[in-house]
Amino acid sequence: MSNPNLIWNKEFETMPREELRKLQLQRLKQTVERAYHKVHFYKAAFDEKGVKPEDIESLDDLNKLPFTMKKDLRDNYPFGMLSEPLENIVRIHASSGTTGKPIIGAYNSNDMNAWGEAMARVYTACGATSKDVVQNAYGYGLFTGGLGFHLGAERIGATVIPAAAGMSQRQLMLMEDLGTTVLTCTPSYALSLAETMAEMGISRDRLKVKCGIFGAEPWSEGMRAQIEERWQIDAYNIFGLTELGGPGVACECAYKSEMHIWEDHFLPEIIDPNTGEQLGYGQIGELVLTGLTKEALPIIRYRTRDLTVLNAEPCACGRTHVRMDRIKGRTDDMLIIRGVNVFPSQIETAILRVPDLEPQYVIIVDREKSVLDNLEVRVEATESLWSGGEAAREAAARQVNKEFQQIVGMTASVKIVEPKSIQRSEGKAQRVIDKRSL
Ligand code: DLL
Repeated sequence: MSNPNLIWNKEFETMPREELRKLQLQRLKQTVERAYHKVHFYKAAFDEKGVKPEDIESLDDLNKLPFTMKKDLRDNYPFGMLSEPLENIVRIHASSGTTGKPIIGAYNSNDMNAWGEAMARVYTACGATSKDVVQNAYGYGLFTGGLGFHLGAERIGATVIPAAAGMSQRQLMLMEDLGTTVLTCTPSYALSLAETMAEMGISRDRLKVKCGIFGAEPWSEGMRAQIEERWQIDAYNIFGLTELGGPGVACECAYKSEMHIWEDHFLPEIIDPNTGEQLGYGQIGELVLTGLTKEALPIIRYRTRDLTVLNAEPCACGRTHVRMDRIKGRTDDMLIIRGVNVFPSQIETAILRVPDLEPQYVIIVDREKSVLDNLEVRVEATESLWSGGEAAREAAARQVNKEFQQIVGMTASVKIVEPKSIQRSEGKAQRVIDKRSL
């Protein structure tokens, strides 16, 4: 565990909740004013709902405001959501949309400052200081991961190595030669790098790495255990999205028990994704976020499609900001198999409960003769299981199915495949192939 007393900005991160709520209200009002008067989309959406900025008198009034959807950002591509002229914009990022136009993130210099602050908090919460050497293996470019982590590392005064994703052998060489202490990348790439370490015959005691800050894709507790064991590090979860500025919306602290949302910058809600009704703490639903300090591109009640639970219990670290649980899935990555709702994360959890399997898998969904959905899960065996023969592999497949049945209440066609046969990822892993929509 890292030092739980390390806090980047004590004043704001441990602010009494009463005071925090006042600050949130004040910032919400400012954001709503800006959005309404400077972004045509918001004015039209507010007018349609018959709501005006001055109707926001308390935080409870938030639910009078309209939601913002991904489609709204797409429809206003590229600059329709900006509240300022382009000359004030100092940075543009974009999400990696698979189809159509990407989602644009735009920042003025205050936005960059706020992002740097959020990321400085992240590093500090994970125990990193100016003494650390950060190897940043998130992708650099339009993706917010690389430059967001870079910004925060510079803010805390750490030594940052902008390694970017890929070239795994070189990553390991740099890690050893430059004495990397903090690794930042997606969890799937962390696993892939652990394999490279083993393949290169680098023994762990030649490396100084002590922690990793992993996010940008769903991962389970089982995956954390695998990464921590292979690397002998503390692995922390970080959450963020382009629409809200990138990584640094929320992050775990030393206790690794859910992610603190930096609530002086982001106002979270959980809603029922079907009805839009607000749900309480402890209830699972869709995370909706409002930016409280975003200027260039104000974001009000953004429907993230990420499913999670908020926890307002005080945390032993002293931070007063609410925590969000690991993302359980996305409303749009939920697979409906023969009428049953299945999230890829549930499949991962089942797999990782079975020993002798690698945390490498793909999920293939198909529809036989256009009637029945077929769910196939391909999982890699460890070398020892693979050489143990057919019977051992079948037993492992049955075991995965037993776990899966317990979690979801249905079975899948589980195939144990050869070690190293599933493609490794350098960024966000593609684990689901849904042939029904092809
Ligand atoms: O992935 C920003 C980021 C970069 C976060 C680096 C963390 C680290 P997008 O590419 O816009 O932005 O993707 C955002 O990724 O809505 C979630 O569905 C998913 N996601 C991000 N972090 C996590 C996480 C970046 N820790 C989308 N666990 C989000 C699960 C995550 N899903």
